[in-house]
Amino acid sequence: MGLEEEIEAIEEEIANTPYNKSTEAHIGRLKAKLAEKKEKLENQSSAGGGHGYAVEKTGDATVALVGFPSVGKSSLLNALTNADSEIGEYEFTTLDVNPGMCKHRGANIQILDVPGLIEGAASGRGDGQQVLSVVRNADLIVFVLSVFEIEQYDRLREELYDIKIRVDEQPPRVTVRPKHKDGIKLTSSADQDLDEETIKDVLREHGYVNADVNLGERVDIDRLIDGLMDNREYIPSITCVNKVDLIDPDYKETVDERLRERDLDPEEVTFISAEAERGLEAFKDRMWENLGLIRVYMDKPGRGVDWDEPLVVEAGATVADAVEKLGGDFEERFRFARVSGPSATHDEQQVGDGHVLEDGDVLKLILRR
Ligand SMILES: Nc1nc2c(ncn2[C@@H]2O[C@H](COP(=O)(O)OP(=O)(O)OP(=O)(O)O)[C@@H](O)[C@H]2O)c(=O)[nH]1
Ligand SMILES: [Mg+2]
Repeated sequence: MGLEEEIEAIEEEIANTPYNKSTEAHIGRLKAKLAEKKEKLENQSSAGGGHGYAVEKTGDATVALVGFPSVGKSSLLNALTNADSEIGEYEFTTLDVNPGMCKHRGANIQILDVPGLIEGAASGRGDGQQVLSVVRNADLIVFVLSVFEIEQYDRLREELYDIKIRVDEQPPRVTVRPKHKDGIKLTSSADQDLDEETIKDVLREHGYVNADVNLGERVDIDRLIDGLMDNREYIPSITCVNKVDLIDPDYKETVDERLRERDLDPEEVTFISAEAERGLEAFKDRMWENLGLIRVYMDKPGRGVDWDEPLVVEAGATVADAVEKLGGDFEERFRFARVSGPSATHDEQQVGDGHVLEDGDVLKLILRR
């Protein structure tokens, strides 16, 4: 039996096995086995290389627009950026990934227009999987839905799940330290629904014979497996609903209902019209907020504070991170810094490189000559 048939056989067996306490361990082993086989198949098929859709990351952050054909991704990209992405009345207008740069609140946000997802893209049909794989490098996913097709959201989530992208999830708190003897020792700081034997079976299926394993949260089988694999990407998302210029105001309630059915809070969804250029400022603000970026204004010797081009770093960044992002020889010459603004107790507070910065800080570096 070839690898693909083996995978199909395991999938079928999982689908045909009712899930209950007595079958749980069996299903756990099957799922673990399945994850391993899929991994193997992927390594085989990517051996020839050919990742034609690698897009170089530039700017302060990268955002991927994900949606079905013709929902208006290219229109949105063009409205937001300097890119010139082809727009069409037919499906699949865009076949390559188009990047553009959007400048907002001082940040350069790279936006990728990812071609229309097709059913089964993740299982390798067409070039779908390769195209989709650029999403793995994004810092934020934007689901683009047409106002009349909210239900497409479900498929988009599934397709991304299949290529090992976990949307709006934190990485599982599972740590494994392999050892040389004594079997598998399990500790857990949360109550577990899974039996200890099931957990150990999954671990053995992944090749662990001796290991200290700690579970820092209650896991189900899928999250346990995710926690054991190092190729899952955990990416936050926002959703925007496009083509709102086409609906009557009464229809909005129907759209909201469809969103709520999918656990999407209409208040957190951005309603836009890429064509009529409506809602775009609110959309950019949402992107910014969900990227978790902060602006730091550099006070440069002899030139004063540069209020036009802030240094953009991740929330939680320290002075050391800012210095690293600046590049050059600042790292070697750093002595201390003076910070004014939200993170400072007073103006020009003297701080070391471990000081945590906040949005709107003014930073002055004191350097060795
Ligand atoms: N009425 C209206 N039409 C829109 C809007 N945005 C896009 N369109 C139209 O929808 C069609 C598809 O738009 P595209 O931007 O090419 O869609 P796409 O998602 O990039 O499609 P693919 O590249 O095929 O995946 C075009 O005819 C657009 O003019 C909008 O806000 N309102
Ligand atoms: Mg397009």
